[in-house]
Amino acid sequence: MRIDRVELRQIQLPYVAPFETSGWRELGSFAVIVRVDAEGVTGWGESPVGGAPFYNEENHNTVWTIAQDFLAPMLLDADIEQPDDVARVLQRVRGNRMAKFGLESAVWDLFGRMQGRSLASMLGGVRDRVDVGVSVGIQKDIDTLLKVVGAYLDNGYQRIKLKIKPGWDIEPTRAVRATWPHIKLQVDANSIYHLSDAEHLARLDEFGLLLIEQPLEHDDIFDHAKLRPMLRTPLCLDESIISPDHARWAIEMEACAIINIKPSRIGGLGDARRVHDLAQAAGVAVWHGGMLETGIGRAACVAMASLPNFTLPGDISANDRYFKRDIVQNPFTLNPDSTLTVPTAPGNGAVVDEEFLEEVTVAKVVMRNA
Ligand code: SMG
Ligand code: MG
Repeated sequence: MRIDRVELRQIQLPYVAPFETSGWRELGSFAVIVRVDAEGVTGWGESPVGGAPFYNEENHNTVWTIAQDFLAPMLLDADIEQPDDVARVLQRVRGNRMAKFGLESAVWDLFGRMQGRSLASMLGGVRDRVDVGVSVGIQKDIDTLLKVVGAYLDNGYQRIKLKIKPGWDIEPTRAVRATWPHIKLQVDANSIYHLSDAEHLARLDEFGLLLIEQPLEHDDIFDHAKLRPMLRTPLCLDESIISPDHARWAIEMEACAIINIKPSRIGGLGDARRVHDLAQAAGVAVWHGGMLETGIGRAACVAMASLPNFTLPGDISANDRYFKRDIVQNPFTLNPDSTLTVPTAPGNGAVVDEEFLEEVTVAKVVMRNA
């Protein structure tokens, strides 16, 4: 099958509140939204990339350029018989995984809509609801943090992740733990520490955390393997796991007990599923991370998180945690048991609000097969 048309849109959509990590602060989504059309059917995908290359090496401008100059032409040129063909077709382009993911996930959606199958069932999902929590950015002080966490707990979120950095780690975590002794709690450092901080990080052990996420360098596996036995808190990798091979290396090196899966970071739903399967076979738990996706990317995340080895709550909050108005007509809402319901409609199930998408689009390009 040939893809007839690829449309890329650069959007700007403000968050309800700024989101701050150990290394940067984001005010809104700079996602690139991908639409593919073939045989009269439309598929939607999203590259949930940031405005600056501070999480990984990509930003909205690199996705825009690489998708337009290389990925979309390669896709339009190829014969695609199944969604897994896309990764092979785009393989010659090194890295740029978020850019690839936008196109690859759009093709999964296209095939699902053509075949009348939900993305969750295509991927091998086994759940009709997925456990979710909320990721809480760095706040101006501990009082504010307690208010913000309290409000999310009141909303019904049963798992809290705190962003940490030097100077904002032990004390905020202690305060949240002291206020809510029994909640599921975890922390994420976004690569800000070094192996020499091991003793300091071990001070988090007393708080009974589910995990500590990516304490060391974004491209490191080796030092994480050294750090892991120095902590009682289970070590989870995020940034470092960018492919099935990276997952295999981390597992063989015993660098982590848990893997955060983000299909966008890994460059595709197909490869994300491979990471899930490798981890499952090795007895390594996985959970679904988040990149503050719009409703389009979020729908793909929820489908992915319905696979069997996603045994910890995901960073996939309801749409209203991010946006006042989203670019879909069917946002996810939080169920009382801190879950989101897995869509059963064909494809990713997102119903795109094309009028509002047009309003928040700041650049658009259409490429067609001759
Ligand atoms: O999607 O709710 C969300 C955010 C989850 O904390 C989150 N993501 O490293 O895990 C992570 C961060 C990356 C965010 S980049 C802005
Ligand atoms: Mg993370």
